[in-house]
Amino acid sequence: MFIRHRHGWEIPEANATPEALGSGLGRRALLGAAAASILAPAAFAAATPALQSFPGPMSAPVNPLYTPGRAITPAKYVYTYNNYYEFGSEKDIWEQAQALPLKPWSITIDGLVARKQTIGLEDLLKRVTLEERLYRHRCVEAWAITIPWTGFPLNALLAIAEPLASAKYVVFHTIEDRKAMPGLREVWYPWPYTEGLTIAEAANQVAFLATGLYGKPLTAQNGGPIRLVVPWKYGFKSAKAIVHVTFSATRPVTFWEAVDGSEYGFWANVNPDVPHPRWSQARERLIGFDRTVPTQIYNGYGEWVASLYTDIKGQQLFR
Ligand SMILES: Nc1nc2c(c(=O)[nH]1)N[C@H]1C(S)=C(S)[C@@H](COP(=O)(O)O)O[C@H]1N2
Ligand SMILES: [Mo]
Repeated sequence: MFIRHRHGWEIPEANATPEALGSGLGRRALLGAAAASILAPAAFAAATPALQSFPGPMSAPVNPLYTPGRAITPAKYVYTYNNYYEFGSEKDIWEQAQALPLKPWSITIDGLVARKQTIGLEDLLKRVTLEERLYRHRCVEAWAITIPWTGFPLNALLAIAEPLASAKYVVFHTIEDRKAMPGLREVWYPWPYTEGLTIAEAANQVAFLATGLYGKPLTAQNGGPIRLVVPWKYGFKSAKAIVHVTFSATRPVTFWEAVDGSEYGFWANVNPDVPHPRWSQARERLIGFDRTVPTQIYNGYGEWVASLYTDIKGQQLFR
């Protein structure tokens, strides 16, 4: 059922001109964005990044169920415009992120599970089936990108982890590499970067673990070698560089919730009708394209995920 075909975005990097970069996101677009104060135009001055040398491609058949409905973002924008506070609070951290060693990598799975285990990433990849998904990504800051991820359903990790019936939440921790990550010295942040989902959310077919991007292994700045991808939620839920997955009976206090729970909650489902306290969420700016588009509820994934929330009331589901 998976069909491999050549994508429009599969063009040599050489075809992506600096002109395209310049016109893609003009000053007007930046100033027009409601969240202009938190944007970093300097990031766009970066040329195509010198990527780490990888052993080989990471391509897999496209899952045709998930159609993004808009053009894939040219790779250079996705590679050079990042949120990754372990490396700093600006968007231009891609070069610094190359200092993070991606190999060897292992993930410890513990908490309310049948047995605690530590799995090497290469072993983990042998136990799952890779596929490619073309997903929308919506940052809470009102910008968006459209990405070809390679990876596997988060549900496959749940099967390997064997959570106990008492487990209600799954919690993800990002690596804390003090040598590579200068942001960790900013002690007012509640490191490690922590995110969490209910077991039902994690088992949902849309929840994904990415190990690749644009048919190549996942770049350090984008959360390599393995990150969460939950595209119906604001981008901060999709934790990068995961080293620890723990199962819990109680809801975790996640990183941004601890920083400011009134602005960034646990649920963080995308909703154009619920503004952030400091800006509207009605529209989003497409990075790499000089335009904005209306935001969709659940970022357009409602047909698969809306039913997760029918029994949950009286909570801040959309922030
Ligand atoms: N560990 C970690 N994960 C993180 C973040 C971060 O700062 N640290 N930023 C989040 C936010 S706010 C967004 S929008 C996405 C950005 O992913 P990208 O840089 O690959 O586009 O990563 C998310 N995951
Ligand atoms: Mo974000």
